Amino acid sequence: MTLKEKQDRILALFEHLTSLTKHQLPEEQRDARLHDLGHLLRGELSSCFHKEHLEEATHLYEALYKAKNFDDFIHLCEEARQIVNEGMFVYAVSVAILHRDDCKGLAVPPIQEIFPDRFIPAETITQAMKDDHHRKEHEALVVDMEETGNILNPEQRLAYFREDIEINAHHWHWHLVFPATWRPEVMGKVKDRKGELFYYMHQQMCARYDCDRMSVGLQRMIPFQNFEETLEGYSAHLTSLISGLHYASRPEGLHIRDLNDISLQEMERWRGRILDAIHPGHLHDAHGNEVKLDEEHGIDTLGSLIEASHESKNEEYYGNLHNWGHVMLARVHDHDGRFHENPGVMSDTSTSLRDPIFYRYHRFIDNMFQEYKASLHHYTKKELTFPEISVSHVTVKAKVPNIIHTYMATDELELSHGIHLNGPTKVKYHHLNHEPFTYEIHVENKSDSVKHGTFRIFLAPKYDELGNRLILNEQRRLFIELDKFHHGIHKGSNTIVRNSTESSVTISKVHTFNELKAGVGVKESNTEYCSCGWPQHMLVPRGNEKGMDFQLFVMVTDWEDDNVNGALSLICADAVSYCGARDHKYPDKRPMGFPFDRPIDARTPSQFATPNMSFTDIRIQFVH
Ligand code: CUO
Repeated sequence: MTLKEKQDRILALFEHLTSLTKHQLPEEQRDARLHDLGHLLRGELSSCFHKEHLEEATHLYEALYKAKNFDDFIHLCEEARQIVNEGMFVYAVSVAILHRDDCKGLAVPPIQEIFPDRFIPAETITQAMKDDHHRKEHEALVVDMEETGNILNPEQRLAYFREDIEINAHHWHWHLVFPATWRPEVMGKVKDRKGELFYYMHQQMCARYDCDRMSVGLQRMIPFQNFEETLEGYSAHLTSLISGLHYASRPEGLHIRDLNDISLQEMERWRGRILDAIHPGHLHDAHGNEVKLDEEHGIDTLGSLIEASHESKNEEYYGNLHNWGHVMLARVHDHDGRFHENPGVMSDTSTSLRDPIFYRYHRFIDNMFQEYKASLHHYTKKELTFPEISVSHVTVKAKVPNIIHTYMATDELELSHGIHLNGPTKVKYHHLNHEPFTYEIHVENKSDSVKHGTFRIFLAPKYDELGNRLILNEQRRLFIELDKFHHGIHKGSNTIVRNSTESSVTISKVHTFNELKAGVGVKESNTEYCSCGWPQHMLVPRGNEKGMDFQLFVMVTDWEDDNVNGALSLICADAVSYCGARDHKYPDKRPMGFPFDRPIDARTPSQFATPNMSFTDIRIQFVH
């Protein structure tokens, strides 16, 4: 079978899932490997955070992963399509495709086209369906995306961020690449530093959100503090087509209540126990042994413990704090299920970024990681220095040097692969974008030989909400990674030029359903891992109309010390900083987020900086 034929078989699995009926293939007609499936019924919203849902999904993706060959795999998928819940089906089949060796080079179609109802407001989808009834033959429809709120709600100013289709798709894909239930003993592959990446990727999403909050004149988020607090309201304006019910709204003033599966008390107890492990620097595993939270693995161990993932050293005792938090927050409006309501957007990885509580909750989680980081020694000058290498200056080259312009751009999303419609139907929507730019980095090498540098580029606002200069230790929580790359440094002066589109946090291309059908992207090798990555159009914060002050941080460290895989060309390591590299170790030995992952004593950049670093003032200006 050619790659193109394989891709077509896969695309067919994902088309029109919103129209499946409740009828399930009877148990006696199923392949024996799919017997214990179908517990979560069609039409329910599946959750990658809910324990039971995840267990069933894991059962399926493991069965699919173990299928003998590609034909057997497709046969199982086709049967599973007639049995399992729609969302769970997409999750499990996608995880299998992303990891099976015979699926290398094949793409999972974009989640926003499989389930457009998770991304596009209900009003807009209803409009498209109405227009479809009146469609003239061969007419292609285009509908405009509705706004989901108005300025009475100040948080609406961030709608462009929270509702960005591709950041939500990124989050969905991240959790496909790093399933909480991943069992290396079954799947045969270890996910290197998975717990640490859980901490880092989510820390970065929160930092990015705060940069954008400050861009639109809002203050940084107030972290979620405790399980008793009163919550802000939120309305998603999404209706799930598989159920016909909307994703629940959360009227203002509610607070979390016990669920049938989990109580608030348990959450409090787990949190207390995790903090009790962080403070003395060790936890107790399931056999009662002490596990040290050491400098090298501590953050990874803690990430798995808090998420919690299969790698948790002791889930019995430390629980499943983060995942259940998502479920609880998604069910505040119907905690015991008496109204048989849908959960809210927090229950799913492809929708949760839409809700302001997502960031506040993840900052609360991040604060626990920060407690641990604060227990480590602060970086010494020696750890930060790269002897004989200095960065003399850095310029951001764009139309105007050191000013990056941002603006709103228009794009379209095709609905007809996810929803049964009589012809092509596009939703026209807006998203933030920025002009392309390059970094021009001037580096001196005073040694007699070629050196290899890891270039680390970060960005953060320079001033706080009141216009006061941020002290570095506060600013460090806002530093977002823009790029990280390896480059040789010759003896003497070097000018290194790097394009914004090459970023190690962003995904270079997402192929649409139609492109994949036409065979575009199929021949490129190993496109599959590339489904994970921050969208390029969201690389930098919005900035403001006046031009908002940011500091661009560039640091060069010794690649000979940092690198893990040697000069191997990694497969689909497109967004390696946030998504890792398929089948390889995380390619950078340093802690993720280095050097901003630990508290900083120095108050200002000049007190902190060693010669191999530079802080450059730049501005980001939003143009209408
Ligand atoms: Cu990705 Cu909480 O883990 O959203």
